Amino acid sequence: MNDSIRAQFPILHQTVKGRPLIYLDNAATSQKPLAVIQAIDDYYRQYNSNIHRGAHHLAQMATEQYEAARQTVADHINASVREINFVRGTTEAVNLVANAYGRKFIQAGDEIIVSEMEHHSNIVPWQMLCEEKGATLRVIPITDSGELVQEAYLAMLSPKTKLVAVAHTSNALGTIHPVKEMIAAAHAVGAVVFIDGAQALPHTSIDVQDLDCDFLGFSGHKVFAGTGIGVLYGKAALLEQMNPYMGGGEMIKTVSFRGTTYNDLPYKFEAGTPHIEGGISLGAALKYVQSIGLPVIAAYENELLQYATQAIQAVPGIQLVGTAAQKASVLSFLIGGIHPYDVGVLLNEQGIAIRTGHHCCQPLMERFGIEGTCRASFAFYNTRAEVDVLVQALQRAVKILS
Ligand code: C6P
Repeated sequence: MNDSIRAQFPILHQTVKGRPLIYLDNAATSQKPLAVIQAIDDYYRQYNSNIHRGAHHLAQMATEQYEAARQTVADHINASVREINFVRGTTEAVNLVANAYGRKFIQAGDEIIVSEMEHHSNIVPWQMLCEEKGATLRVIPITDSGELVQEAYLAMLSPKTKLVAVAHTSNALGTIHPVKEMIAAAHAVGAVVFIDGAQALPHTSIDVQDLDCDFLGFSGHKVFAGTGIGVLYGKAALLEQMNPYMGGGEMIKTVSFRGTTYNDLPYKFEAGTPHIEGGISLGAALKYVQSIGLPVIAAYENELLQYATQAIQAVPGIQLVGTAAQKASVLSFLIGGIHPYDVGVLLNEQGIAIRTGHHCCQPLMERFGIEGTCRASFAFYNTRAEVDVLVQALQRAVKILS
């Protein structure tokens, strides 16, 4: 990617510990382009107001911008606006489905399937639901290279399976799962499917109709928008049947002590004043991504990942964790017996930001018999030159630590 793209990300142009910042923690959160910063700034300088309630000019402007952002999200994933529920992030999306769908439809003896590679947020809400309902959580195992064992998944599916919850792309290993086929297999036994799209949206085009997923959750902050905003997509027919998640203003049509009626989609799931500038920032972020083009982004990042995968082999003792055939923008690794945290600290001394630890995937780490990894995760503003500096910094770290 050229300098004009990096110029859109002011945070990248600083030094850390006297060296140019190299930000390789994009799976944790991405940096924000000027278009997003400007959208948030405009909201507070020009039309800060509560939405859906005021008759006045500012309220109308804020409502228009917020709803325009919802339309942008809907178009981006090929959904209808009624199916786009603004939430805080992927975590809230999972919890919303577990509570509003799961508590109504999951019963004792039912089975929910997740994978061994899920982020904690796509495990714990289902565990809680199973505990409450007397349902069983089944776990798709993974291979040594970090792929889901598809035969095991297919063997697990039965009429008892009521819900399958899997990530599109693993945050810890970068593996891209064959979700379209997995969704079709789940549907064949009558199960609904939640796709955790947190690590997919920044890197690839997602078309919910093509995938035919029942639910999709993702976080705005990983796709270049602000924090505290995310999306739960759900098929309208399912959302209609679900109970509200939280009660309060906005999600109601009428309130009386004789009984309350609930609002239409998507407001039924949006109690209280929402994260208005967050939603607006998400609209701006997706438009920005569209202006570059996801196929262009995916091709560039794929090439960068191949380059990094080769280049890092020059580090003595390097061991990649997660070598799946289909991967997106993540290099997880260990170096000899060196603790990942020590590597992270030494890289930070050289201005390089990576993440170390279990990446909120403790069952996955247990599967590999490790406590954690070093994780470098890339975005389209990262460069080969940055990869080269990472490799040199790792070589230096090895000399110091071994
Ligand atoms: N992963 C990472 O460094 P929230 O916190 O709700 O925005 O996203 C949770 C989440 C869910 N699923 C996947 C696949 C994720 O990667 C994440 C967030 C970050 O890997 C922070 S732990």
